[in-house]
Amino acid sequence: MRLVELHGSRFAGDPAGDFSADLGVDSGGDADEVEESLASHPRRESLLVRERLVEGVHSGITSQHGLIAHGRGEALDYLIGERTRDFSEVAIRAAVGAMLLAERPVISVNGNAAALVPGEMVRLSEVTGAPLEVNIFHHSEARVDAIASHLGRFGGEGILRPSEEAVIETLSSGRRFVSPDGIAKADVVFVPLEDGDRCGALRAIGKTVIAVDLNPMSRTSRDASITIVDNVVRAVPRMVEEAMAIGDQVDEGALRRAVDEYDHASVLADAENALRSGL
Ligand code: PTJ
Repeated sequence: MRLVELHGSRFAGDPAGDFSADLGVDSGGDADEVEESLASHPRRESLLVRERLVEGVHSGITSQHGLIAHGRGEALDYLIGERTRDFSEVAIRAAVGAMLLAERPVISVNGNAAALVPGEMVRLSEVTGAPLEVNIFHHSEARVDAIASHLGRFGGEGILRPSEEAVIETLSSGRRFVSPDGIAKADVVFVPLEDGDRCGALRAIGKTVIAVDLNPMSRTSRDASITIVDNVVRAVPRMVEEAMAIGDQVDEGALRRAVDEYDHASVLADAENALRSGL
């Protein structure tokens, strides 16, 4: 087992909340102005999250389609009460367990995740030992560069990139190009906020896939091995917190129990019930 040197002392004392407040946008002026102008707005947090994505589009990180995807996510998030529910907590524990137990875990980053939770993805990589790999649906080298540099500004190192040397043949989108040192070899792949075409393809070649998706009925949610039905802006910091709480006192048995006790069908059913019963 690869259990870690992972929880290097580096972040052992960091409360997850400290970095979850980062705006995740490239610098000050505009973001500060936006923050100030929304100071007393009742939907302030939600609007600031939107702002990260708009900024992500401007800086070439996020695709315009990412804005549409986020709008759908917002509607679903509203219905689950914009909080991390019990069905998400169960999945978060299983997800962190699976990542810590994996031999070669990897974190796949797209344009939305990079704009929304750059610092948190870097921290998750550090506390789980899983490298970050850029993998995008609407592929362009410029966007891969922009995402990799953005993660770098948040402390990300050794960011893996898509490559023509390793291709998932069953996919037709830009997601087919993967890193030979990352997704190609990984046993566990974390894919926050995914479009529907890849999860099944990764499962079919034997990978354990962990997804974050606010839609428990999506193909991704159904095809994943573990699905966290929650907003990435809450789920990823919670995963970091969970991994840090385990810290150096790794109990392999407890991690395995968290993975074994995870019941995919019942988590998705609970999430769907929560959505259908509304607020
Ligand atoms: O950066 P790229 O090119 O890889 O493109 C990324 C997007 C997100 C545009 C692409 O993967 C896409 O088109 O995704 P879909 O098919 O719109 O699916 C996105 C899923 O994520 C939907 O089920 C949304 O409900 C869900 N979602 C949106 N925002 C969030 C979310 N889930 C969790 N947290 C969110 N903030």
